[in-house]
Amino acid sequence: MIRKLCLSAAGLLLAGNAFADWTLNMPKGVTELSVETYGLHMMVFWWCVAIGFGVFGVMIYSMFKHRKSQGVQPASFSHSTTAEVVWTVIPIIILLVMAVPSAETLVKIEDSRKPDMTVVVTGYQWKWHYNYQNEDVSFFSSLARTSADARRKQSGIDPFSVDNYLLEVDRPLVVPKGSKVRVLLTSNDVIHAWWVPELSIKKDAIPGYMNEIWFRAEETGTFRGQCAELCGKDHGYMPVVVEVVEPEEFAAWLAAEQGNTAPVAAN
Ligand SMILES: [Cu+2]
Repeated sequence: MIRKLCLSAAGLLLAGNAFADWTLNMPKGVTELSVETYGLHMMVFWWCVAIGFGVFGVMIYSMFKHRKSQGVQPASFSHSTTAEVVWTVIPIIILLVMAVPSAETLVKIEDSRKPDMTVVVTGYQWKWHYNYQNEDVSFFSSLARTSADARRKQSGIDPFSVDNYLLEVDRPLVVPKGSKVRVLLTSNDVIHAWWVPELSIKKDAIPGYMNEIWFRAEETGTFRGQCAELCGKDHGYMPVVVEVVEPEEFAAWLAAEQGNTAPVAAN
């Protein structure tokens, strides 16, 4: 029996290597708020671990120490005021310890004042539209051709051979590093949700409403997410890609985009 257990444990460990890329936890992200959110999440996690150990520890100890074979007699009292006070006060203290830093972060998340730039993001079935406010730049961002082809039934394309399968778009949202980007979220048809885990953003895009969020990426890079609201049959095919670039690079990109749209406007 023990040999069998050891063998299966070894098997699991070996299989674990195949999932080296696998992470169960949320990402730490690249914004101040995503790091704070990650910290809160870990704090609550460790509180849960401590509470779990505490409660199960007392239960297991009591069951073992006061077992029948030791000749222990059941207690005859019906309730204990002391115990009731203790198990009311301790959870209240734990909740307060968690609530104070959470409230601080929530206040920061809601504070979208004085942004450096604003992008209006509109959800469509099944793509995103980005409009750089006051910059005369706007475009749709759809699932990349490579993923769109591979996802079709009997396409004959192995999805594993496609880079960032279902997480790539034809035109990502480009933003500069270090700028406070305000995102105004709405939708043209049904409820979508704009979700980029590493920017710590997940908010519904609702028709007729304007939701507001913001982020300030501290690192350059490509950050991926997806629509997180079941929005129709192609819900799984509307990824979000945000490219964070150096401010100079962004200025050049913006100028090029404005140049692109100028001839169209002239017509
Ligand atoms: Cu959607």
